[in-house]
Amino acid sequence: MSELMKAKEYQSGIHPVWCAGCGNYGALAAVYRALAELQIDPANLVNISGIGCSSRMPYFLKAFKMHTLHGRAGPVATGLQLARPDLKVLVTGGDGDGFSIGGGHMPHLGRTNVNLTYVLMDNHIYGLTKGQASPTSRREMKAYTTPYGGIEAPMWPLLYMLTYGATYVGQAFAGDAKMCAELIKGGLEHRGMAYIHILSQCPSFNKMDTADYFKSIIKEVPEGHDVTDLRKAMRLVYKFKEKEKEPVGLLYKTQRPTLDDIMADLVKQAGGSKDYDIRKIIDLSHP
Ligand SMILES: Cc1ncc(C[n+]2csc(CCOP(=O)(O)OP(=O)(O)O)c2C)c(N)n1
Ligand code: SF4
Repeated sequence: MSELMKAKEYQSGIHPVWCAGCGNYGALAAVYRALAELQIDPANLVNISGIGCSSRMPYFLKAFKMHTLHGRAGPVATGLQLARPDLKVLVTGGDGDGFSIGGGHMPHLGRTNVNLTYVLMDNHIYGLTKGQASPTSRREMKAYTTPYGGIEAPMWPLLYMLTYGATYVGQAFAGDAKMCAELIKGGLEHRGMAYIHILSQCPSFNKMDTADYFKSIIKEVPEGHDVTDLRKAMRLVYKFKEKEKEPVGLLYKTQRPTLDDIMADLVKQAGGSKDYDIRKIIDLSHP
C-alpha cells in the first residue's frame, strides 16, 4: 500500500443489502472512516462475523474475511489472532449473535483480553430472522416470539463486558457516524479486547426502538470522566440506566497483557519455538 487510502476505497464493491434506514449503514460508514484514518492496509485486516444482518458486514469491506457460524465469530477470531498476531482482527455482529447464541464466548474474549476489536450492532431484535426477541429487547416490546411482551429482563452488554475484563469499552448511536468512527478507531489502535456497542435501529422489525427513540435516550459521557477507573465506568452505566438513558462515548480503557502476549511468554518459558514441527507434537500424544 503506497498511496493514502480514502474511506470509500475500503469498500469491497459488493453493495449492502440492508433495508433502507437500517442503522448498520452508519456503523459500516464509521468502519470505513476509522480504517482510512488509521490507513490500515486491507492486506493486514481480517473481518470476522457470525450470522445476522449485521454479520454481513465483511462482504462490504476490502479485507480478508470469514463469515462463520451463528455466535461463533469470537472463538474463530481468537484462533486467528493467536495464529497471526501481526494482523488487525475486527469482529462485527449483532446482539443475538453476540449475546444470545454467542453469549458463552463473550466473557472469555474479555477475561483473556484477546487483541481484537468487536463492533456489536445492537438493534434489540433478531433482524435477519424477521423479528424475534433478542437478549437486549425491552420487556414491553411485543416481538414475533413474545406477542405479550418479554418474559426476561433485557441484559446490559456494557456492564457485562466491563465485568468480564474488556480493556476498551465504548458505546455510540449508529446515527452519529463521527462518534462511532472515533470509538472504532480507538478500538483498532488499542492493544487488547476492544468492545464497541452501537445502538442501531432496525426499521423493518423493531418499530419501537427507532432512530428517534435511540436519539432520545442517549447522553454523552460527562466531560472529565476518568476512563481508567473501572468502578466509575460501571457506576456511570448504572446511573444512566436508572434514568433509562444510555451513556455514549468512551467508558473505559486500560492496559494489561493480551492473550497472545501471555502465550508468547509461555512458549518462551517452556523453551518452545515458533518453528515447531506439528508431527512431533502429535507424536507426544502417542507415547
Ligand atoms: C445455530 C443457528 N441458530 C439459529 C440460526 C438462525 N439465525 C440466524 S441470524 C439469527 C439472529 C440474528 O440476530 P442478530 O444477531 O441480533 O443480528 P441482526 O440480524 O439483528 O443484525 C438467528 C437466530 C442460525 N443461523 N444458526
Ligand atoms: S431487517 Fe432490520 S437489521 Fe436487517 S437489514 Fe433490515 S433494517 Fe437492518
